[in-house]
Amino acid sequence: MSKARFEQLREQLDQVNLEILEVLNRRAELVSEIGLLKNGKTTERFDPIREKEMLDKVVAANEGPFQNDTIRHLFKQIFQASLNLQEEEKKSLLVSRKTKAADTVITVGPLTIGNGSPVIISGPCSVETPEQMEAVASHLKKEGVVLLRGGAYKPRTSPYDFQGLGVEGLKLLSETAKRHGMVCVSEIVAPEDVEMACEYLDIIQIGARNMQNFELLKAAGNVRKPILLKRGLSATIEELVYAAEYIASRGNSQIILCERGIRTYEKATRNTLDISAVPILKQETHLPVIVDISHSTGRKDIMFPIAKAAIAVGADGLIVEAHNEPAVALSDAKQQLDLPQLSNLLHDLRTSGFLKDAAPVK
Ligand code: PRE
Repeated sequence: MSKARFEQLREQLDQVNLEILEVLNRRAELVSEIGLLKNGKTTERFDPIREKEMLDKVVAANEGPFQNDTIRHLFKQIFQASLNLQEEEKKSLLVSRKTKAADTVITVGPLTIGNGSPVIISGPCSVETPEQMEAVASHLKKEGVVLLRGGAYKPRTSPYDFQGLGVEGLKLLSETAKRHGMVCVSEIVAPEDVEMACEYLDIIQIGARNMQNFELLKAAGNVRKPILLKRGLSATIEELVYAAEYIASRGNSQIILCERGIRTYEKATRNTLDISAVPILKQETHLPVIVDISHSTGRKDIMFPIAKAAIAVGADGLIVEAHNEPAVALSDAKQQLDLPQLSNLLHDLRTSGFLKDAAPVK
């Protein structure tokens, strides 16, 4: 073979390489778009059936000189590179640590959430009466707790159970909090109520049952109030992150994530607290992460060790339900602490060094 022919062949190969490159990147663009459609869905990225179909078609069209096995191998490499690309692009979510390395710190009235010092959110499961709210709030305030919770819209399993006081409940919660120099959080269940709720609430909660109510998430993304987003009953960590992304993608990055237990076969607790979700969420996102120790366990006797565990793995706060008369509470009577029990829990957490803020008022 002459030297001139050799050079000519290499020049042609250079040209073919560029053509392959162009085709590969055209393929990669399609793969990226498919990846975006798969985001937030439970669909696995890796799709072996689709890969086999594509390999069969390509091998059927192969006229050589490459052997079919070689073609299979080359295309498997392309599929793997495509999966890697989809995975890379997934990580550039707005809520991801890759996008923003610094922790998101949320300031609500006198409270800072996500600055390394865990906060306590407490109050009854449901807002019931002015007397109940006054009794709970005045006790919490004395204990140095400034974030008051109370449900006004209650998504209950049974339609015959107490459904909450609605907007009257929000007003009562808000007035009580203001009277005591506290801030308040409550759950909103309908997208059309989010704007109205901003008038009464300092933080809007999206509950576990609504974690994938995408219209509600969008409405929460459109307002400029912090959102407390609870993990769904059977939601994966990834699905929670995408739910948060729905809010962030609308311009509201003030999001607090909440691990509240997931559904498993275990019956000893109401839900199974997925403690590993806390460090994983802190690692993968820049958002504050709190733990609802009442809903995750559904029992009062293990509050202290569970609270310690949550703080030990990096939780930025705890939700603990408290009621002045839990025995007659209109919802979740079994899991709400009475006020002396709440004081004991806070005292134990403080004296063991787990809680630095929220010192009791002397
Ligand atoms: C693609 C990527 C990974 C899957 O395992 C299968 C196919 C590909 O590269 O063709 C694209 C894709 O994500 C898909 O078709 O679902």
